[in-house]
Amino acid sequence: MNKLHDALHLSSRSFLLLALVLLTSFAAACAGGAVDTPASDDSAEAPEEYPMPEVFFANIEDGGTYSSPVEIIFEVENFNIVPIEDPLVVREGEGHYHLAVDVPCADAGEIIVAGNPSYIHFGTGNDRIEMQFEPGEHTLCLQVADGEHRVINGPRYSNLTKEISITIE
Ligand SMILES: [Cu+2]
Repeated sequence: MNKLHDALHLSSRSFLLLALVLLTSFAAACAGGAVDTPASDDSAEAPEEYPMPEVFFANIEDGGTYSSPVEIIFEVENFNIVPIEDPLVVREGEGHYHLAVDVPCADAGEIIVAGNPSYIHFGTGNDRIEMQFEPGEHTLCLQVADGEHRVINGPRYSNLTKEISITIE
């Protein structure tokens, strides 16, 4: 009898609690927009304060087939392409394009001296070149170098090198 009483007592307490919860919810629902829950911030993407710079071939793509001559156009995001100065000067966040043709990309930090025919410098801050190619497969490595022709180095700049292969028909 005691057990039954306890059980009944418990269940009636539970019922009361449930009723209270329901009532509260109902009241909240009736209040409508007046009780706004604070906006959760997990749906909103925080803006990237320091987006990583990245280079692209703007008009040709990896694995593409093209006819010679090919105009090759470069693009960069979150970085300033500037002319080389005399005397040479290095400024953070600035540089010029290098294009390696049919040779491996230069290592990050490597200085590419002028006059190496495999590495073309775009020292006026220019962003395109028209090139003649023999038929067959060719590799193109686009890199950004600083004001001393040093391939830009560092964890933030790992996307400032992009290598693709194209086929010339
Ligand atoms: Cu250079």
